[in-house]
Amino acid sequence: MAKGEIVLGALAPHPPHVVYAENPEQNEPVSEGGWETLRWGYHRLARKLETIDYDVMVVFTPHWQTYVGTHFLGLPRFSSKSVDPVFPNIFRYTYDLSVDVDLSEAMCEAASEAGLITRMMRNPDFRVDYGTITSCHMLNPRWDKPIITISSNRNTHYYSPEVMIEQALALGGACRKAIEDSGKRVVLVSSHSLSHRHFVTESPLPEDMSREHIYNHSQYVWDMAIIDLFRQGKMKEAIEIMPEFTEQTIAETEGGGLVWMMGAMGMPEYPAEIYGYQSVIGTGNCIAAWVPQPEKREIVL
Ligand code: 2X7
Ligand code: FE2
Repeated sequence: MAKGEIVLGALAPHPPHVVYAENPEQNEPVSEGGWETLRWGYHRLARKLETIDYDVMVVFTPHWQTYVGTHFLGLPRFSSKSVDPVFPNIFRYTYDLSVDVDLSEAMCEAASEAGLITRMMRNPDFRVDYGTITSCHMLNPRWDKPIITISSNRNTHYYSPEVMIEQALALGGACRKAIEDSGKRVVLVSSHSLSHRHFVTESPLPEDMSREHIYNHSQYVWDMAIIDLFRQGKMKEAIEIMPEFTEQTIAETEGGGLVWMMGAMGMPEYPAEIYGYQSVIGTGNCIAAWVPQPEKREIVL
């Protein structure tokens, strides 16, 4: 059997607003559009993914929060309605998704062997979080590939950002080993925004783009500093400043997604592809991709 590999890693922010703005049939609320810079960037990355041969998408989400260890989806199918707890007015999405349970179990076992506390989620009534659904919908609206979701163990809050980094790197290394042993071709998805201070009141029309802007200038400057490191292929440096970045901008990197993905991808030293940056209710959202195969790598923006 050929060795499995990670064919692409995506930073894929999940404001439910982008799904709302797309008006897919799965989502009940209807919009007049909005957040085009992000959505068009997602469309371009989704088109690229159609040209890449892969078996499964593995998603790390900060909206499945687990306080005892890391959990993995563990049934072949999950279907339900996902309602965003903060934005039920814009996200009521009916999903029916399939899971690669073999690879999920292999990653869970490898993480356990690496010393992490792990568990498979076998509850058929478990509701998959809106982070997973938003990122997967935008990257593959056809939902024609199985996924795996990995929970975010709350290490940053329970211990410290440094402990989170250590554990997320160990989890990434374990996932990579399981992927290689599986012989599968895998897309990794780190589902989150960057800076995360946001407005506390919503405009009467959520998609009124005349109201949309980054929360404050320092948040914008921090986001640009991190994205500049992505562009330069300096991911070791990006991870090193992650604790300060996270603290200064209350960033969603606190969940560990980007660190996990970089750990699995061996801390890339090549430039990321940038597909877009836009604010959603004041948060900073960047779509980026790391492509290990040089011949598949492009300069996008
Ligand atoms: O979960 C989110 C987010 N990360 C960013 C913006 C708006 C809503 O939800
Ligand atoms: Fe979020």
